[in-house]
Amino acid sequence: DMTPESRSGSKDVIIQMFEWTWDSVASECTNFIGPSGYGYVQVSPAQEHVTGDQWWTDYQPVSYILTSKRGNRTQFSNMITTCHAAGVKVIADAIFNHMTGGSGIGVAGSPYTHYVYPGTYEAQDFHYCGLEPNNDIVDYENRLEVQTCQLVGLADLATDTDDYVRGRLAEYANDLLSLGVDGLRLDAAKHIAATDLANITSRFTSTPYITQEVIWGSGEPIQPSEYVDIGSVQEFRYTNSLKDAFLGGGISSLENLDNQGWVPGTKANVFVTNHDTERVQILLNGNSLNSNSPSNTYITAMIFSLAHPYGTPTILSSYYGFTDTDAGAPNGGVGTCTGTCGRNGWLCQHRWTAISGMTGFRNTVGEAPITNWVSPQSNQIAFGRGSAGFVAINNDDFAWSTTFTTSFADGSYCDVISGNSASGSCTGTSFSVSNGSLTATVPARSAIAIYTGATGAGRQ
Ligand code: ARE
Ligand code: CA
Repeated sequence: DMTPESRSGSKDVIIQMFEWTWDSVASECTNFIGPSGYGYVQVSPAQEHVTGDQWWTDYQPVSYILTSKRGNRTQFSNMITTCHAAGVKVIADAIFNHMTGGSGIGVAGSPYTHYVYPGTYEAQDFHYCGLEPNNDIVDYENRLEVQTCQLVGLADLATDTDDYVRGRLAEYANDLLSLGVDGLRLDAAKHIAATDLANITSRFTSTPYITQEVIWGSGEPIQPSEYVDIGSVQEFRYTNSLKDAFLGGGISSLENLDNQGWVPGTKANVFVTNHDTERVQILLNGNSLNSNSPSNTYITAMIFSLAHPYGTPTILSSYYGFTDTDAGAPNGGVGTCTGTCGRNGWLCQHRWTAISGMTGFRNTVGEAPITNWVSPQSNQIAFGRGSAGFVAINNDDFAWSTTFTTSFADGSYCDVISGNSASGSCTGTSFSVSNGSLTATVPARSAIAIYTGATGAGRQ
């Protein structure tokens, strides 16, 4: 297994293009994502799913025909070609744990009933766990139940006992890889035993980047660490900790994240929020920040996630209106952004000045360690990344004026939070460094960040 850094040079930032159509992802790769230096787009599921306007119909597979709300096989393939031409890799969201329940006809015209998906699976290919009256997971503290009962009524594939199932899942993944897919997000990986998943991935015809959704839960027996030999793991304790820290616990606790008992940073895929936590905060016990969070904490937390070396960061790019937890994508799924903003109901977080600016920062600092960490109080932190990047985050209600020590060469650098570097000048604030000293005012509930690739004069 390789980390995103070792695959893409220093370009490791992933954008989760939640519910974007294939054609609109392709355009955005060309127009913005490639030129801005992002490493990957992670797209919504590509396989045939049940009909319905809700976003979550995507997670109810009917067959492995690559037709979904977001487009058909040709459009999916064209998106990959177009993103690759822009220097951007593509991560597909793959659902190995289950097929849909219920009965009907999928979006590509395939008929199905619960446990029978003609041409793909028959009734003998599923678990009937017998541990709960309706075979649905209730008790997350029971390993066998979590892995062999049904997640919210979805027909649970017999990935442990059925070699046909393992082979069919690998065949599906290999089809995606044959189209040029570079990585896979394995949905509901916790609900498949790690040994079963390892067997399936061992049948892959190439070695994609793998990120597994294994949500750590208090008191639960299944641990994220069980999955690190297969690939990266989504570290939800990071998501929860950033929320707690930025909402009052204090961000000074976030210096060393490799000693928290989480998966090692080289195996962690981390985010401030994903498509589940941004909308089902009540279900997930309010476990993440989102774009409605107070005091700019959503943005300052994302700045932190792009600045800190722990894990591979994913930035969610989603849409307004998620307080209706069922609402599907606006504008027919056609993602639209202009300048640094979203349009037609889209948020376009990846276009926000601070986010694209910090992607340039991250690409420049690479794997350099934290240097010059200071934290005069629990809601103010500043640190360098080697001699190529420096960031100060002020999660307090008052401005923070001080002189920082950096490892920078003398020069004038652009703050990439308030602007960027364009034709040798800064569109936002600029800071001069002299003998390593940087005198700055970090505005309340905001941040400043400089890196050696963004230089120029500008507003002081
Ligand atoms: C929908 C309806 C259900 C209905 C079902 C079947 O909401 O009422 O029974 O359809 O008809 C998404 C949506 C679901 C949706 C599903 C299928 O979120 O609401 O169900 O699609 O359409 C657990 C899993 C984790 C999972 C979360 C949501 O461990 O894998 O639940 N996350 C992934 C995706 C989701 C997706 C699915 C899986 C299904 O990211 O978007 O569901 O493919 C503790 C535990 C966690 C647990 C969590 C919530 O924190 O530790 O493991 O997460 O509680 O239960
Ligand atoms: Ca299962």
